[in-house]
Amino acid sequence: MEATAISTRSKLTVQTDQDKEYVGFATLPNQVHRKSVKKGFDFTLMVAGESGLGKSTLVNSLFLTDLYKDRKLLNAEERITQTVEITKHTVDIEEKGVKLKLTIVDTPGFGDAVNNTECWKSVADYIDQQFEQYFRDESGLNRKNIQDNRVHCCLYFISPFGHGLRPLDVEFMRALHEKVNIVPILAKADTLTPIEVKKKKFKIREEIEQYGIKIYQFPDCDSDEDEEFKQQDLELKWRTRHTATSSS
Ligand SMILES: Nc1nc2c(ncn2[C@@H]2O[C@H](COP(=O)(O)OP(=O)(O)OP(=O)(O)O)[C@@H](O)[C@H]2O)c(=O)[nH]1
Ligand SMILES: [Mg+2]
Repeated sequence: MEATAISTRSKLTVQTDQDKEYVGFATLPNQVHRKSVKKGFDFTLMVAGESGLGKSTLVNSLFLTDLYKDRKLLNAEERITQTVEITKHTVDIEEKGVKLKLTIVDTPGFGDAVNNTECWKSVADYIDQQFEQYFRDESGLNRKNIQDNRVHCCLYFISPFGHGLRPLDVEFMRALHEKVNIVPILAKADTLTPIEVKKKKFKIREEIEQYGIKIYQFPDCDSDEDEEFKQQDLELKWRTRHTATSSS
């Protein structure tokens, strides 16, 4: 009994000593964390590429329930509608108390017109406008409540029916690669055999390098990370290997 009492008292003494040395900056990460979680995060995803590759379909199937709450069910013919202008949908999602304002920007596909020169212009202008808006908001008075509408990522759809990239793809991606993180997607991969998918991805990868297109690269993990994390990072990079596939 006595021994227990003594040990409890000595523990208490140690704690008070520590408290004396405690300034409070150890809680800084918690404060930053709490603030960010309270404010929530903004993420804007854009889809672009040739017409009819399934951009709108992918977006719809990924976020259908939340994005189009009030939609009426249409028959098959009515449902297939071509995107004719840049459209923006926003949805608030919450996961374990962390709020995310997800914005999806659907762009009209190109390649249908007789003259396709500078078909990327409206998309590039849209991205620039968002940068300008953010810059204006940052220079304004109410900087606390800025909504970040800048496009963070662009899924770029590549036709599964061509041999690698088409000249318009190269032009389009080169017009955007300095402005936004591009993730190339081999569209409608379900129409190809696994071997064809492999070959096409290889060809696309080669051409992306050949034309000097900068696509999104996973950041390298820190050298002091543990081995398991490094292995996971490597595996993830290997799996995506520059080109993802879509089959909605
Ligand atoms: N086989 C196959 N067909 C698809 C896939 N995704 C979409 N489709 C079909 O492709 C057609 C065009 O799809 P959309 O989603 O309208 O294509 P889009 O890229 O938005 O076209 P634009 O708005 O003109 O740019 C529709 O008939 C879809 O049903 C897919 O992954 N595989
Ligand atoms: Mg569309």
